[in-house]
Amino acid sequence: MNRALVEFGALCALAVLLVGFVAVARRAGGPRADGGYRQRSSLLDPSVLRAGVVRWTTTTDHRDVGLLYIAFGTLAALWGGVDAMMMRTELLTPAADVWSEATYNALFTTHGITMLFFFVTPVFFGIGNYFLPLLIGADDMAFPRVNAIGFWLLPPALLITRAGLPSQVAAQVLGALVEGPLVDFFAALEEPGIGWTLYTPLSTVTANPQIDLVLLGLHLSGIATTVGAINFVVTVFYERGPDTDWATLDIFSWTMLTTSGIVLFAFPLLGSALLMLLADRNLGTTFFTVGGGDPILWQHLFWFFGHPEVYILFLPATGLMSLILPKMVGRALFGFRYIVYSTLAIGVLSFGVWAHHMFTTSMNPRLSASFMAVSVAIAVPSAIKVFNWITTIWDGRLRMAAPGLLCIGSIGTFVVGGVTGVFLAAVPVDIFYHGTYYIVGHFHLITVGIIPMMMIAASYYWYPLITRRWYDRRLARFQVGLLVVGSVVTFGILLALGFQSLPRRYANYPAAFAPLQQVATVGSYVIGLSAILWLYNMIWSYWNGDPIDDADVWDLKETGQFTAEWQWLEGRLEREYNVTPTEPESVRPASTTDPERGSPHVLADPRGLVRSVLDDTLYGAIGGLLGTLAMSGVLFTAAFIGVFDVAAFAELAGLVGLRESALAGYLLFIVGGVTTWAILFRAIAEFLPGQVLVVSGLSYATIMSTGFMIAFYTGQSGLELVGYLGFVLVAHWLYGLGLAGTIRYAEYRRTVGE
Ligand code: HEM
Ligand SMILES: [Cu+2]
Repeated sequence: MNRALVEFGALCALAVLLVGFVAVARRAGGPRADGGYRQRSSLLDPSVLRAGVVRWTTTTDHRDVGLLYIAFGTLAALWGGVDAMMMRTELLTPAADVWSEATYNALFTTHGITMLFFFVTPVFFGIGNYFLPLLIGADDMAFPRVNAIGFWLLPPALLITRAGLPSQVAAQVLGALVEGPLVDFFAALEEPGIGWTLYTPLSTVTANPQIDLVLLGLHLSGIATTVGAINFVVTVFYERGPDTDWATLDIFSWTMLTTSGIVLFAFPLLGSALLMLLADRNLGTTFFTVGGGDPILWQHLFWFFGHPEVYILFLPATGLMSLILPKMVGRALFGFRYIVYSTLAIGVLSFGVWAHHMFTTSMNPRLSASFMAVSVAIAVPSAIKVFNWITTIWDGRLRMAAPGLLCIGSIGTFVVGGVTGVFLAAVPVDIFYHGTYYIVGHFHLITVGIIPMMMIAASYYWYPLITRRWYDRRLARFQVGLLVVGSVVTFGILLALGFQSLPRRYANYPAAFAPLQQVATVGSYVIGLSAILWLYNMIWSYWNGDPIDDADVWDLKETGQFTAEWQWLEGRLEREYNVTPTEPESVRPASTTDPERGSPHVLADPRGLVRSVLDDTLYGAIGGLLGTLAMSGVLFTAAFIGVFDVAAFAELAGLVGLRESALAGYLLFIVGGVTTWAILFRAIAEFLPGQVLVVSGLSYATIMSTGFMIAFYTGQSGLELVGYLGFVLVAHWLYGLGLAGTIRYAEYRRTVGE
């Protein structure tokens, strides 16, 4: 099929859909049946149109610029998303018969570039622009005009980078009518198929002039990003309000600051490397050529930028998580300081691991060993974040609202994405999985599992602040469900394909992989559908959502978390709309050191400690027994349908020196489930503030399940492997439920008896 026309058509369809949403939403938000009447000037009225255009192209207000960034990033995401869907469509069949191989190569190139450079960074800069000044009590960004320039460099950068598509469409449309140099001119620019990493020598020897435009476009986007980053750094340093100092700076601003710091060191490097490549292509220099220069030099330069870039994308998402999650569970962020330290540590370490992308370039083994060590080390600060998030959820009352569900979903996907990354840091594992779908599964669990999920969580969380209306909450929960399920299915399957060593970046593949590939494609369509539903919700609710009648839409006052941006909204509602601020009826502290409500005092009360440990042991053991039995049911079902091999129990028994029999192994497994895990869980729960909750049981069991998956793996592959992983997870959830539920019930019986 003709790629350019199909993609152009898809984009047009999206545009029509968008305009349709707006038209329907505006109409529905018009005169109401209750007799109220609202007059609305037509959008097409020239004076309205002119005023709108002037306002949005000349604004320097940080909130407007923020919205521009977000709108731009969303459009870029849709464009890159169309690439992704087309790529997945091509993979429905083993042969490259939907699109040609060259088209497939072009698709993964433009998809990667668009998502990384034009979707994630702009959207985070948009959220930063809108909220960072509100959070730190600044009037605006430090340099409002530079801020606007930083944004306005992006649209031309995107258009230059992706000029291949419009020029192909132009060539084909013109070519149908006339012939001549103009048609040839447009036809010469084609979307290049060199990957987002632009590896030399392919990128030096390919003649396509669009590659030069890509290099220039990326250079321009780098300038835009750097300009934006300078603004964030200066704003945080010099524009903080009187009540904000380094100790009270909120977590999101910390991550934006660190991200901007990384940008300042990483992007100039990318810029230089791009210019060197451009010079090699056009001016006869030989930096990266095989004779004279060194193609591998490109990889060093590129990844010295590229790995920090990964964290540029990821840190703001963690900032949003650390900001939103506490509000959704009604507890202060656990270990705030350590989250800040871990953010800073990541900022520094991220520059020291680039060569883990190059383990297969036959570098000196001593060198790869040291890069392996640092790469494993950088997992520590990320893990600290995850533990702090889980601890924050621990005693919380999780709100089943869309942002809360997204937080839980993205911690789950991020854990899988992160753990698979730690394995990759090990040289032998990387050599095996490098260039397979394992890589694609791993990084999408992060790029999709936490980045867009937290962006969407933020869009829901702050929707009332931006629009003074509620989004449609039922639709939002449905959309979140689709997104989480779609991501787990799609990228979980890519991991499974990688386990079977299917190489990535091929348009063709052996027919045996077709079923898995097809399920992954369906999963990606589910993600696409959820994106459209999100867009619909945002647009529809802007005109039709329930108006808010109070700034405390999330009941944050109740737990002492009514932060600066909401206070700003409250002031604004009061000043402009005469909305009187409300007080909550009862207040529960967001965190506490009160021993009645918090952790027991270990040294002050040793007898209490001993008693509680004995109780813990007892309850832990009872809960563990029940949990393990529940788990066994699922495991035996799995064994029965053939995705789990009971022989794994025998191996386990052999491992600890027992007779290699499945029964001995199973008994060992029960003993472990009753003692080690259950008591450990109970003990940890005791020292964390609060009570054992079902949520904590579930998250604890989810983390444990990774160990189980590895220990009991017996070489399954294909659908069997997917089944195995699924059953292990479900079995652990049952274990966690059984554990937490039993402990809670036992405690309840005791207190009733007393
Ligand atoms: C709708 C969700 C998405 C789907 C279905 C999807 C699918 C894919 C597929 C099939 C590939 C090609 C794998 C290969 O090399 O064979 C790919 C590559 C890639 N994707 Fe995505 N993707 C999605 C979202 C994202 C997002 C949100 C980002 C970035 C934040 C992203 C960044 C990348 C990058 C950097 C590559 C590597 C391109 C390369 O191979 O060089 N993707 N994606
Ligand atoms: Cu890396």
